Amino acid sequence: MTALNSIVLLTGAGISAESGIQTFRASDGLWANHAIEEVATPDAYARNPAKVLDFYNQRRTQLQDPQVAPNAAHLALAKFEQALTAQGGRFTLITQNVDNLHRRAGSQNLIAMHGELQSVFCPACGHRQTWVHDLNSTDLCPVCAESAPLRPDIVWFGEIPYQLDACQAAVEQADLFVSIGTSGQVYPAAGFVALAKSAGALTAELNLEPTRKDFDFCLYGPATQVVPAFFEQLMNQPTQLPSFCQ
Ligand code: BJW
Repeated sequence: MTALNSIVLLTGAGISAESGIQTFRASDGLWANHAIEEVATPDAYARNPAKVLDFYNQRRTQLQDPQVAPNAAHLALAKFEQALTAQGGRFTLITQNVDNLHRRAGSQNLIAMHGELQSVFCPACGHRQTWVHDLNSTDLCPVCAESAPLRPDIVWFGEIPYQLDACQAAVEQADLFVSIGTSGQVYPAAGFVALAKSAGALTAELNLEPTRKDFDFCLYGPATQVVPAFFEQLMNQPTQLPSFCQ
């Protein structure tokens, strides 16, 4: 077997769970206490901007908590990227997460396809800027100063994810596609595994529990254990998937 030179990862909320960030669909997840249609759609924002801004302000504030930091899984991916690219391999990390933990861990070739909590944008001129404090409906764009207020830089339901063409191109060129800590319920990200398979890639799932997706190899357990174990072995033996995968 030839080396797995081009590796694409898709991460979801599960990779950040052990850093203290809630997932969405667990029984105690974010959607248990917040109705999706009231906080994560453009209509919700139009109807009640204060409620939506409050939801994202709370989550942005949480990122400043010193307890919330990259965990062993985020760090293992950054280390693996460095090793693979030093050997001439290609590494793309696509995250659905809006936290900043991959970036803080040192990941470089990163696509935040659902946006970022610490960013806002102007619906009038499209200007994006870093934003670490609360966003209020009176905050205006520093570039165009339009009366349309700044909004969270988050991809809500019905909106097109960021860099979708780049995501799909990377997935189509992958030798190995690994899905980590995502339930695979939200499209278009949920369709990447089928795209990778149809383009001939090996596919693997690292998760706390099986999802209903069809992967070639699976490894189940907390991300802080299975992710470092998987990528350390892959670094030592880049021609095959770790032997402990089923
Ligand atoms: C652990 C762990 C531990 C726990 N260790 N693991 C078909 C095709 C295209 C679109 C659609 C379609 N069908 C329906 C749609 C529309 C819609 C959609 O998918 N709806 C479904 C619900 C059916 N999609 C959209 O609207 C998207 N846009 C779109 O489609 O545009 C149109 C278009 C696209 C392309 C071409 C042409 C047109 C936009 C989706 C935006 C999603 N936004 C959200 C919220 C905003 C961000 C935020 O507030 O944070 O993004 S929804 C929410 O779900 C969030 C997440 O990124 C996303 C995924 O959730 P994730 O990460 O998988 O979390 P969970 O909680 O579901 O799962 C956690 C997993 O971790 C579990 O498996 C656990 O087991 C595991 N876990 N602890 C390891 N310690």
